[in-house]
Amino acid sequence: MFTNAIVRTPGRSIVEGLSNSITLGLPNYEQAIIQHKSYIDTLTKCGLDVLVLEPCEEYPDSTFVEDVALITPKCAIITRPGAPSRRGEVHEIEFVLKQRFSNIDAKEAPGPIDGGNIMMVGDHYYIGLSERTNLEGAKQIIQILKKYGMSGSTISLKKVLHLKTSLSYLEKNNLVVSGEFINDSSFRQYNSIEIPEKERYAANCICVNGSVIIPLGCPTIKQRISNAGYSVIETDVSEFEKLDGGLSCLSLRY
Ligand code: CIR
Repeated sequence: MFTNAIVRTPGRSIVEGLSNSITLGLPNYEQAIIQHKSYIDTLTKCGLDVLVLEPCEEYPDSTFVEDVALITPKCAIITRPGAPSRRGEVHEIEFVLKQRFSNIDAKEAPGPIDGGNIMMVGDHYYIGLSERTNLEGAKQIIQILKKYGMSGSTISLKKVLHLKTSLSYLEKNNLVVSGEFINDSSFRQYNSIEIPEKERYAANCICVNGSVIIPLGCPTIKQRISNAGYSVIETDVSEFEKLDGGLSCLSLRY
């Protein structure tokens, strides 16, 4: 069960955020604020107490709080984002986490790692190696996890920005899988819920206390997740998609 979430309100500078998308255009600030509020409402409805941090204009991508920390049931770890423009975001989140957690570790330089590349499955953490996360970064996180009796393993990404762009663990051994991970033997022990290519954005979804939150407008996956026994809640995060961000990226849940 999760009881809390931390989110950061987007700043006006969100229009300068990093993006690989050439077709979706720039996010609209006013619309992003509306969608962010509705995202907070959804988390609240799922039973979470949501801490809403002030916008941080200096860092256009700082609303994607998932990338700067990993919160586990035993400790919080400050990461080291792979994008140089995002490195300073860690100081902003460290300040907040220090007030809430007694076990805080921090990833030391060098070796980047983005939280979006870390997927929790019980006490085990899968870490995607990509442009934003290298082996050295992953090894350091695994060392910290081991200190607390947890484990980690790495998996190389071919195309996607982050591991959780294409995979989401929904508890009860159910794994949402898309693109390069469909039929990947590393995940054969899980029940796969496959995402069709045209709904691939929904591969980044979050399971919160038995409900699964998915992006608006993905009917096939809505049906498949519902068939797996979950109550499904849709929320529109299209402004964040324009910056390659999904549902998980917008919060730290614990
Ligand atoms: C970035 O490129 O860093 C942001 N524009 C998007 C980050 C999305 N985060 C995530 O998938 N965990």
